[in-house]
Amino acid sequence: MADDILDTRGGRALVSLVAAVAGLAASYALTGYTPAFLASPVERTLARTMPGEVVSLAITELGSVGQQLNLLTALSLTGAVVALAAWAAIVAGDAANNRLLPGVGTAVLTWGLAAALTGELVLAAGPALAAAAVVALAQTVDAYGDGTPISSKRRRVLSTVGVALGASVLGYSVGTRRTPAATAADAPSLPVSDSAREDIETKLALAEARSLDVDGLDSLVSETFYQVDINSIDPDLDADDWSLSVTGAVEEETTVDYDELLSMDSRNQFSTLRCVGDSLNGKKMDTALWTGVPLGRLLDEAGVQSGCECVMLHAEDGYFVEFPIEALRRGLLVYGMNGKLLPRGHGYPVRALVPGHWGEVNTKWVTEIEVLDKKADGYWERRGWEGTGPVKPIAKLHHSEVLDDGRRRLAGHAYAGLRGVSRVEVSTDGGESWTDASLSEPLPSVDVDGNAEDAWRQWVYTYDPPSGAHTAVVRMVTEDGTVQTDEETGPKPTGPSGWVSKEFS
Ligand SMILES: Nc1nc2c(c(=O)[nH]1)N[C@H]1C(S)=C(S)[C@@H](COP(=O)(O)O)O[C@H]1N2
Ligand SMILES: [Mo]
Repeated sequence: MADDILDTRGGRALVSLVAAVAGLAASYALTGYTPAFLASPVERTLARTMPGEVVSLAITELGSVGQQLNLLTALSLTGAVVALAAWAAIVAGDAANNRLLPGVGTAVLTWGLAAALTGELVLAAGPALAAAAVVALAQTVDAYGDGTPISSKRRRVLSTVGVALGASVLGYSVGTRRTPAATAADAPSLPVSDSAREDIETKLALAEARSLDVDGLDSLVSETFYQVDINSIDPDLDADDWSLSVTGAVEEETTVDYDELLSMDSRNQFSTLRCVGDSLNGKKMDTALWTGVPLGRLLDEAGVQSGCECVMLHAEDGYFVEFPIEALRRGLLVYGMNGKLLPRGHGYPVRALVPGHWGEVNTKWVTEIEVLDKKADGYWERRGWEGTGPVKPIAKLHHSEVLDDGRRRLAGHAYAGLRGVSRVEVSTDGGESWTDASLSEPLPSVDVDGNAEDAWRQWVYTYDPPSGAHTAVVRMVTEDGTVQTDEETGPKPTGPSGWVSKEFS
């Protein structure tokens, strides 16, 4: 039977590969992008063991493409191992002249692999059965294909590939529907008291009213919120299974669960997050209205006795970050974002919010606050970053247009953490002379009167452009009157600095 698929090396390799694709597709169909997905543990291990230089490069140069490459590598590696399992089962069946061995062997090996990787004994049956079905199907086709003309071999190869494609498409579409909401737009609304709901509505309405009317400029509450994760598949935690412990150098270790947290006094506050690894004029800076419980009281209850006045936060995804306890005292344990439940991609069920510091410390899926006696390195420090201090003041330039009357309009956002934004200045002669831009009214503070502690402001500046080329430069001034530094540095290790400028011809 020289034209049997399973009798040739190429045919066996092809069937093994298709079995692997079907296995991955079935796993994805059952789990979506959750840690129970077959390729997920491999992807996590890659993210954890990747050398610091590669991670930094991926973040600064590739952005989210870096993570997709990581995911693709994980898919290929996992697929290769499943294919190897199927191939071994086929060869063993051939050697033992046993017709059951290829299918059963593939099922058992794939199940063992999936169960070992994900720890999901039942869900592991999905990829096992799908991979085994492909092998059994190839066998059946071979068995009934005796004596058919040689050209049918091509047809069998084609139909085998067809099976793989079909399985992928089906698996992908089913799995994608299973993937839990990652963004705010599709998150369920927040179960809070009527008065808390009213406070949220009032603040969101004020944010809308105070947003500048510039088409194409992100409003004061970001319409889409950037996301940075060390893994490309986020944890998929149940609120019922979540709890947070305060451990380490404390008088008494304490634990709080989700229901307890939701029953505590909460507050709604505007805060901007900005990623230390982003480029100077990058887009990884956004603002939301966060709902959560102040952390100071929880820390007092535990009675902290830290030798270094510092803490390490730990998260479900293996992330950890160290910073001064002082910063955490001002922080919140957040479970709501813009009046909705905190979306999975932003840390559902609970994340830390630490006003004024770089995005890095705002730990998502947070599970433990470890009070330290001695300073230690966090995930990013181990990779050469120092992203745990106060954010650097920045005025970004994200919008420019020529109006009907020929004038040019520039706009953007300015943010300086707890140091506050008092002014934004624009120069259209390359830094010779400076004029104040108009600013949006500040977002409201926690009690609505006064200004938000830690939120950006929008700026807009309209001018008569000189004829010919010119360069616009923008800089901000903090509330204490300090002008943003013009000293230029890249993102690594402490975040980018310098003035944003743009050339117009
Ligand atoms: N558990 C966990 N928390 C995390 C991260 C992470 O990968 N895992 N990324 C950090 C980084 S680098 C930034 S900039 C912010 C981004 O928060 P966002 O994704 O909600 O915008 O989350 C921080 N918290
Ligand atoms: Mo970040």
